[in-house]
Amino acid sequence: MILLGGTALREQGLADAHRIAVATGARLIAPGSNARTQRGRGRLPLDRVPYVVDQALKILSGIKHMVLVGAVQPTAFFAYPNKPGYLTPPDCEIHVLARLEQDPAEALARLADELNAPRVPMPEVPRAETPGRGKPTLDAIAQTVAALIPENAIVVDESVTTGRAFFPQTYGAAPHDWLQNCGGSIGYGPPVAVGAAIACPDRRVLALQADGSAMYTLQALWTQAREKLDITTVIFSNRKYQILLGELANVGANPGRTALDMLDIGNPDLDWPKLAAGMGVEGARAESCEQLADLMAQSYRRRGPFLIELIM
Ligand SMILES: Cc1ncc(C[n+]2csc(CCOP(=O)(O)OP(=O)(O)O)c2C)c(N)n1
Repeated sequence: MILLGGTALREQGLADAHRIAVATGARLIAPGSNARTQRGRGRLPLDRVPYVVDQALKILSGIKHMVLVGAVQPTAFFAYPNKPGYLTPPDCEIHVLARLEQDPAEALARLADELNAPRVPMPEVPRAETPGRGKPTLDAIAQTVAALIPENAIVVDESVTTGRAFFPQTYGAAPHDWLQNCGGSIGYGPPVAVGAAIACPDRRVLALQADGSAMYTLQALWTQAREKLDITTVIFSNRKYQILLGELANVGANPGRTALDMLDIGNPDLDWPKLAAGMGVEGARAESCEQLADLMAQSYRRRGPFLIELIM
């Protein structure tokens, strides 16, 4: 298995990695979090090492050799009782083709040439065209997002728990760049959306945003309004620190009322369209996939920022 990180996740790196995979039978995967991945129709459908340790162990089981290309050996995000820190099997040999500070895309190109690996078309993936319907389940949200990623968009992903399975469903979406937080500090999304929109004023930024994380940096909405940035923010309003409920369970805790209350961000419920309005950003609420799809499409037809609160 080849683990691809850094510039290996840009279009050319992925094309060369695919040549190598077809020529050698190696499997390809990306780390769980990557600063920038070029994805969507015509590009390599590549999944990531899952965040959830048991899922990661399953995907990496049986791997005898892992080749690192601009990436490090995958580890669990936290140390959990009775779970390994390294996610590769204990007998897996680790090989380094390109270190983090080297040029992974260049290394892949040279390896593909060395192998005389023919240029091969990307695998066919179904086009993502139909939004989800009805209740916003995680699957239906992923389907809706996939159908509504605009051509050449910049997706800023701080969707946390809601977005765990966004990747497979968005392989056939319009081509886009996908940006992720590579550290553990939340509040990444709103300011990164600002930066992306200022860097690329001709592209729509789609910020996929968990509600708890958004509260850390919501003042970025004011900057979005002031600079009239073309940013569509979708707030996944589960009104919880959902991921931390999972972490509590993972360390074997048996939380009482007080602990659980600290992970609940309802009571009072945040009103995201009003918070946005207070910063000069228009917003609306969606309760179904149809409403989400309509609001996303509408937001792309106008200039400037727009915020959608999806009630989950
Ligand atoms: C700056 C910072 N403060 C606190 C934390 C601890 N923390 C990790 S995840 C999380 C909650 C995330 O909840 P949300 O963004 O709503 O995502 P969900 O899991 O509900 O999708 C918190 C508070 C952190 N990682 N970084």
